[in-house]
Amino acid sequence: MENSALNARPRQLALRHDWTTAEVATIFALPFNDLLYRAHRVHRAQFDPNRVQISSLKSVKTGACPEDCKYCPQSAHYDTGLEKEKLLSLDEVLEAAQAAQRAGASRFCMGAAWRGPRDRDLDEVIEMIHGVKALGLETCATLGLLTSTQAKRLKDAGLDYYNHNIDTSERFYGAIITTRTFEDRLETLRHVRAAGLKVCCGGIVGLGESHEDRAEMLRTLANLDEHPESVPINLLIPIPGTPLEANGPVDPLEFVRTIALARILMPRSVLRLSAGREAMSDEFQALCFFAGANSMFLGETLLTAKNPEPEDDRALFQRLGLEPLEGSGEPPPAP
Ligand code: SAM
Ligand code: DTB
Ligand code: SF4
Repeated sequence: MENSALNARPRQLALRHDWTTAEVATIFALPFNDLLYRAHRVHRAQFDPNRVQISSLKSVKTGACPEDCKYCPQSAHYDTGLEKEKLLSLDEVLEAAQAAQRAGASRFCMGAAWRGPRDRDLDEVIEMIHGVKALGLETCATLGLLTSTQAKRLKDAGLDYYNHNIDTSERFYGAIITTRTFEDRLETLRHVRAAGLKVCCGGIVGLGESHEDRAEMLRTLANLDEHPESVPINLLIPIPGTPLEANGPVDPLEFVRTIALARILMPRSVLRLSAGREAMSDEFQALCFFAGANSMFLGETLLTAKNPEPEDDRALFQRLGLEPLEGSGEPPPAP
């Protein structure tokens, strides 16, 4: 039943970039119902709550990564049994993009297990971007650290989004990754923004971080000069062979709270319920969508790990009355 009062979009909310640790902690500590009510109101003020943006991932270069991210199946530092692959051919990538489009994705994200691309790698990725764009899909790439020149080349190639996660709080970062710093990550994000690309930046819950680390990660994102247009929140998929293989499950209600906090701090960003849905029940995901998540990855594989079967996602959409969103999912610019 259509309820116009419920679906009307109230006034635009002012965006803030000066959140203090104490303010964020107060919101995060609200009773569950109060936190979810507040987040859902913010969500409804900016978005159609029944529409979910759909992206699809393709690993265009798999494994043998020189970085030591403790969660990652693709790091060369750990034996995860993953088959490494060289950079895929243009045809292989375009075939995957067409399949993603047929399945209902509006954005195609190409991931490479590099510390950062060499210039000749970028030439090939740029051909992929041209080809995927020509299909009428939005494009996203996640290739590791970039120089400002590389970011500009990607922008000139027509790339829409660059994904580069901060993953966790600045304080906890060194416990998870030692081959680069939090500041290296922020520097690439500045290059991406300065080049005029849209920013996709989020993190992971379940690395062994504290409640406060989760709040700090989101505070860092919200206090960037501009909020990322897209914020992926991943639930750790514990990968055998990585140092985090035995990490215990995250309390689902704590994960939902993290989504709600992200929605409140970044009201106009599209929030993606990213890795880890395979381990979530429909009820868990439903709460995430209520708390403000409005994007997800469709397709049986993420980069290398399992994602829910597309039929199961279609059934989930039916159960929840959700529909795929055409386009980027971003609300129109504030007046
Ligand atoms: N190498 C590039 C980089 O690090 O930016 C791009 C690919 S990397 C796999 C993209 C993101 O995937 C990471 O930043 C992390 O947030 C997420 N990720 C990787 N392994 C994961 C896991 N086991 N569980 C959840 N998220 C994971
Ligand atoms: C993001 O935040 N999550 C995606 C995407 N951005 C690149 C990747 C998830 C990877 C999960 C582990 C794997 O598939 O290898
Ligand atoms: Fe390499 Fe990215 Fe995996 Fe880190 S997260 S090991 S940089 S592929």
